[in-house]
Order: sequence, then structure tokens, then C-alpha cells
Amino acid sequence: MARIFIISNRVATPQAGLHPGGLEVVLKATLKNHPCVWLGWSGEIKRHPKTHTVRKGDNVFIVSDLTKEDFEEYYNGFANRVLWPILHYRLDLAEFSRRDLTGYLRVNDHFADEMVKVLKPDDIVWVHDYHLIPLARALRARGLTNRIGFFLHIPMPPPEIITAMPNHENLIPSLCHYDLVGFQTDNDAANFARYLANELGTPSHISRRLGTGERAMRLGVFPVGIETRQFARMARRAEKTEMVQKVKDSVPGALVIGVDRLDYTKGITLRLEAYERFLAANPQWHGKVTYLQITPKSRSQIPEYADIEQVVNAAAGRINGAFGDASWSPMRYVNRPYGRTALAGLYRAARAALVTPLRDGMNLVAKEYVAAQDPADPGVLILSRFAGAAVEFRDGALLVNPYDPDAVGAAIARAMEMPGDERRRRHASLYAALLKNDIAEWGDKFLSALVGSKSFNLEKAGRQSQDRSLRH
Ligand code: ADQ
Repeated sequence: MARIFIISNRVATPQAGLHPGGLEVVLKATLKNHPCVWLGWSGEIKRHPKTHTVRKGDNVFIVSDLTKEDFEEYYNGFANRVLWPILHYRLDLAEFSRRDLTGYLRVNDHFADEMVKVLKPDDIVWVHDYHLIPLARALRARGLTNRIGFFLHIPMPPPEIITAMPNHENLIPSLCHYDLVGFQTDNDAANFARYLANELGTPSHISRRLGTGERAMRLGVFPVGIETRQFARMARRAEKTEMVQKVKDSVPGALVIGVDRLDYTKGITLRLEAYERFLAANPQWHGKVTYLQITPKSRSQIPEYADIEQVVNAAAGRINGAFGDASWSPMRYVNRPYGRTALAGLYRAARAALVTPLRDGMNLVAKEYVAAQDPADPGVLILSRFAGAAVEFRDGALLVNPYDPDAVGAAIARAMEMPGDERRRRHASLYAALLKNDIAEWGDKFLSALVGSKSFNLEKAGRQSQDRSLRH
């Protein structure tokens, strides 16, 4: 029987799970509704790497250890110090080395070798994210003719930025070995289409099939959503928990919340500056508002991440020192991860959320905040116009330019003073957008586009895929 073969850098194995906001949630419906194989890195660094397999129900999880060299070059190096900054429009932070690129290609080859051992001719392959851009090329080089789709969770910048990456001409066109390449927004897809038009001379109309030798690749837009109703239910329950009540009781007046991984793309430093401007311009709010920033550390071995940790720490201290008094701290800054339920309850308790990334593929925090609100007394979402979520939330959120702390500060003041009617109207529009694009259908939307049919039927798709592989 045909299976969905998922490959991503990390795998949410039944024992380990993954970060609660990660791919596990995004792929939950796919894993539940279809037999799947999920392959990727185990998260372990070993001198003698091994591959382990775990089964649960109809699903198989295959994880492979990496060597220290693989980890440094593929993960810390090329993926996180070249692709991550460049795809987030930060050429200034990219540190390219040929050695890291070689390591990146080597690990992609390794995953392709592991896949070849277990892949069946009728499997539908679904590759996730920037760690695995050249994987389809590696699989095709090994003779595989399965349908292979790729989804990029992070932004695709304009060609003027991508072409500044050394060796882009070897790496980026390798996406043409996929049958379908999916993006979060029209803008990302259009940027890639323009890259192909400029660099390879292929037609740039997004929906057109792009002939690349023997294969035809299609582009598509599949904005990631959340499990809206489940998250709303969770928030209602969480509101009553002791932890959330304690936080509410300890805050004089309104709570403003920010939840992000500690990453320079999330705009935390400029956001703190905006809060500072809000406090300076609005003394009437002193003692009546508390900003809670929840920010677990990530990728701490990379210097840019260690730097931002220091800058944010210092800014939080500065704000409390300058504006606080013995009975009120204007901000609380915590560095630990919270469970999903606790986060849902805290979102619901907050009068406003500050989601101001400098660039973000989608941003699920914005969506979770909206789902968690009480429709009768909802909070206000202050959202960067540079988050993918701004496309769906254009009407209901206060859209801001995260590079303009005065404007973001003014948006905080507006959110604090917004009348109930306007808050309810905005929230209804945001919630309707969430319901329209629930994550439960996301996987099947992508997979039906990959197999070229209106709805997704694995058995039929498997047969088509096998016929195709026999023809080759
Ligand atoms: P991320 O960059 O990780 O994802 P985001 O979409 O905001 O960003 O998802 C973060 C998830 O982590 C959310 O579900 C959030 O609840 C959770 N989280 C954040 N801080 C947390 C904390 N302190 N404790 C517990 N959980 C926390 C990438 C792209 C995004 C894209 C997603 C999905 O960068 O743009 O939206 O993939 O495609």
C-alpha cells in the first residue's frame, strides 16, 4: 500500500515528541489519516552514527544520528548561518564557507541513501524546509521517479537577494527536481518564479508548469494554519488554571504578551524599543500595564544568537530600571519554554499581543493568540506587515512596520485604548480567517496538488505514482 514519505530535519518520534509548535502539529492530520514514514535527524551527535526505526500504528519513524562534522557544517553552518539569514533577507548576517556547503550536500546525500533503502515505488514523498533543498536532486540521481513535493516554511526573498548567495546557481535551481514546490504566501512563490525567470529563463507565471528537462515542476501556495477550534477550547480551559490565575492576579492592569524563539528574525530588540517609546509617551499607563515576553533560547551555539540574548537582557533591565518603581515592573522577561496549554491561557489573559518579526514565513504565535481570545472581550493583535500571517490578517490586526518603534509604540497605545466594539469586530474577522484555513486540511491540500487531483486519495495516488515509475 502507498505511503506518505515525510522527510524533515527533525522528526517527532513517539518517544521524543518535538517542540509543541513544530512540525508535529502541522503534520498531525496527515500522520493520523494516512500511513506515513517520517525520516530525519535523531538530534544526536555520534562518532559512529546509526539509524534507528520506531513504529507506532501505521506510522514508521526513522532517525539517523549525525557526526559532529555533519552537525557543524550542515546544521549550524550552511542551514542556520547561510540559508536561514539569507532567506530572511539578512545578507549581512550570512557567513558562507565552501566547507559548510559541502557538509550540507553530504548530509542531503546521506538522507537520500537512507531513503533509497526503504522507499517503495508508489510512495508519495514530501520534503520539508530549507535544510533539504537539494534532496530531490539527490533522489533523482539515485534513479527514483516517485512524486516528490517540497514545502518551504520560511520566506523566499526576491532574486536580488538570493543571487548574492555564493553558489546559488548550483543550489536553488535544484528545487526544479521536485514535482511541486509549496510556499507560505503568493509573494514567496512570485519571488521564486522571478528567480527562475531571471536565472533560467523559464516562464515566470506562478501557476504554469515549468519545463525543466524531462520533468515539470509546479509552484503552489499553502499558508500554514493551526487547529483553531482545539486551540480555542484549550485556552478556555487553561484560563481557569492556577498558573494563569496567578499571573493575572500578579499583574496590575493590562497584560501585553510576546512569545518567540530567541531569534534575530523575530524583531525582539526593536519591539522592546517600541515598548519603551510607548511608556515614554504615555505616562498615564504607568503602573497599569505589564509586558510579558516569553522567549526560550534557541541555537545558542551560533554567535549571532548569543549576541541577541545579551542585547535583549540588557534592554529588559533598562526598561524596568527607567520606568518601574518599587510596586510595578513594566516588563517581565522569561527564557523558558511553556507547555501549549499554559501558553493558550496566557494568550487569553493578554489584552494585546506583540508579534513583530522583521520577516517570518507565517508566524503561528499570531494565529494562536487570535484563537485563544474570548470573543466577548478579545485582545488586540499587533502584527508585523512582514509576517506571512499579515496576508490573512490584513483586516483584523493592527498591522505595523517593525522597523519603526514610534509607530509600534503608537499601536500599543491604540490597542490599550481600543473600545470593546472595535475589538470584537476585528477579532471576528481574524477568527473567520483562521477557520477558513484550518491546519487539518493543509496536508491533504498540499498532497492533492502534488498528485494533481482535486481531493487526496492515497490509494489512487499510489497507483498513479507506480504507473509513472514503470513508464520511466
Ligand atoms: P518558527 O520560526 O518556529 O516556525 P512560529 O510559526 O511562530 O515560528 O512557531 C513557533 C511555535 O513555537 C508556536 O507554535 C509557538 O506556540 C511555539 N513557541 C514559541 N515560543 C514558545 C515558548 N516560549 N514556549 C512554548 N512554545 C513556544 C517556522 C517559520 C514560521 C512558520 C512555521 C510553520 O519560521 O514562519 O509559521 O515554521 O510553518
